Amino acid sequence: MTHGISRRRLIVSGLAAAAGAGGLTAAARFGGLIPPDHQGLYGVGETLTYASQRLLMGSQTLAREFTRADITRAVLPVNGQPPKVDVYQGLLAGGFRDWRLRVDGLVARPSSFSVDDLKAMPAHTQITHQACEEGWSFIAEWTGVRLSHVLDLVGVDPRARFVVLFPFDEFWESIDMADALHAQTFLAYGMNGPEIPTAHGAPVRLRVARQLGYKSIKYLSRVTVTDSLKAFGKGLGGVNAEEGYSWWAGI
Ligand SMILES: Nc1nc2c(c(=O)[nH]1)N[C@H]1C(S)=C(S)[C@@H](COP(=O)(O)O)O[C@H]1N2
Ligand SMILES: [Mo]
Repeated sequence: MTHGISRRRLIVSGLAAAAGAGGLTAAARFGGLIPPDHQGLYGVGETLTYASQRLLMGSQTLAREFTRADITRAVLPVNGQPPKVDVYQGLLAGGFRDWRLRVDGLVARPSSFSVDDLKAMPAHTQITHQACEEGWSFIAEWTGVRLSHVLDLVGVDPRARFVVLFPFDEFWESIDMADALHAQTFLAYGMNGPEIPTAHGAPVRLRVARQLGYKSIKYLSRVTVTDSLKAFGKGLGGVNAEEGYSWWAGI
């Protein structure tokens, strides 16, 4: 971690020094390098961190994957409680047979998928580390379908820049297209087994291996493709950014 932070500092200061006060202008010229929370308290830092990651590190580097022997055996920590809203409780009581994931926005064919629809798609299994900003983490094996596969099915418009994720609770978030299409970003329906335990996001959650846990949205309901985050909430890209966390939570 220390190594990662100092490396990130080095790159950020390097980019800032190279670009001088023009660092933000340089990021702006690349349109896609401005994160939605760029006007916040740490806006300049957020932009430099995100832009340097995207410029210098490449967008498709892989997070480390582990073996089954590395899977955390202790009781796993959870963040938050399953959504209390009636619609979620009803779907849970019905074994999620009536659950559908709506995929809409800037797509050619807005669609809805059941858990069985997702399970019929090419499966992706991954053993990765999930780290919460609160300091705990664990390694688990997740199974699901790549988000890129689902996005290909619905046909993403070339103007698309972000994918917004809406769960049954208030914890909405968004990721950029680089992370949405990343080989390790997927809709998981299994965790250390064929299903996801309710508290870990049943029936389907997002897994974004290269960002902190708060981007891995549980209890998914809807996925929307968009060219701008301005119209969503306060325009910062998610509840976490609205509460002062970084929109881009790369690790
Ligand atoms: N819908 C929803 N997704 C969520 C959360 C939440 O409260 N609601 N908590 C997030 C946070 S802060 C973390 S660290 C991870 C934790 O995942 P876990 O509960 O499976 O350990 O889920 C994330 N996804
Ligand atoms: Mo978290």
